[in-house]
Amino acid sequence: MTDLSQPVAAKTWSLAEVEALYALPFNDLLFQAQTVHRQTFDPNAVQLSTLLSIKTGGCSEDCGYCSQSARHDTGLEREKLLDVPAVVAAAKAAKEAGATRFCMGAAWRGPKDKDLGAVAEMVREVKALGMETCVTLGMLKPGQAEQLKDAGLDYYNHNLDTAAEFYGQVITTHTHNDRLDTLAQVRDAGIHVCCGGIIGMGESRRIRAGLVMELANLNPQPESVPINRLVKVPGTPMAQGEDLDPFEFVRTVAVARITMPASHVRLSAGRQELGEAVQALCFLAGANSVFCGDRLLTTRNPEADADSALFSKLGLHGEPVQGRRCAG
Ligand code: SAM
Ligand code: DTB
Ligand code: SF4
Repeated sequence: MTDLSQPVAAKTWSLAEVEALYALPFNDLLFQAQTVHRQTFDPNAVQLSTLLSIKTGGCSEDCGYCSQSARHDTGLEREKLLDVPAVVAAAKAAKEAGATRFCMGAAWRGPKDKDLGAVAEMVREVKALGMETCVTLGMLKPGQAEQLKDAGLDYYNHNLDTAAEFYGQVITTHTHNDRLDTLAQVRDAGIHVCCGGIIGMGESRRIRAGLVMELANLNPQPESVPINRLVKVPGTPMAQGEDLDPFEFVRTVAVARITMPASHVRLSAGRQELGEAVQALCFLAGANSVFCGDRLLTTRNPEADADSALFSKLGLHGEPVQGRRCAG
């Protein structure tokens, strides 16, 4: 079994190799992914995170998929930064519902120094509940990652979202290189990296393979890899596109699992729309993390009862903190 405390030996993936995985017959791809998965993880354990939007709407950025951009008319009410007690109450409820990690998201291009102190306080208090902490605040300036680390931050979520060559068709207010720069600051501060992307934005399979290749070639690889399926939010430029074939989503999970064998691969946005059968295929393909709780940031997620029923039907269980297979 892989020792997760040791850095994973870096293999550089070429686009052709990743595309070749995508092109495998479906059963061969899933078999390979499940085989890789079992070398590192308990195949029936799923890590549970809960999200909270601590600052909703009014974002300066123009991300074409996002309900929270001030440039799209999505009808979302802009809210101020939540206060610390409200965040702690939500974290306690998430812990009681079985989540081991609490992820706090803000609709910012990046945090202002005056807001970062308040977020650091949230991190401190959530950590004191015995939960893992994660924040996603946009681009960081030098020194900010260290401040979050000092507060006890375990993970920083910052997605590459799509392959470099497609990035400019999705977002124009910041660049793919800006994202890499923040990821490097997070890594240098000793915070675990949560980095993934969105599929279903009208990109080709080659672009999807490019995204997975870039994620897999981060060195070290991200500890956590959220795979989001585009949620079509009315009023965003991406609301009108064609739906992604669900098997292509499952293939993406499998290719992520094979190329990032020691990472937690998370079924993230859009899980509600997948249905039970496609989610089951995703778990077979090596997904081993989900967001639990009936809301993501601004969109819906499966209800706790629906998740309990699915986990029970599939014999899945929540994973304890650390993600190691229990001895014996
Ligand atoms: N503002 C910060 C940032 O952009 O990094 C943090 C919050 S942002 C909402 C976090 C991630 O949510 C995005 O990078 C994207 O992957 C995902 N996301 C946002 N809207 C989505 C949608 N409609 N469908 C799927 N994923 C979405
Ligand atoms: C991630 O990759 N997905 C989460 C989390 N990181 C912050 C966010 C999903 C947001 C989906 C759209 C919404 O609810 O607004
Ligand atoms: Fe802002 Fe993040 Fe939404 Fe982009 S994805 S508009 S940066 S909240």
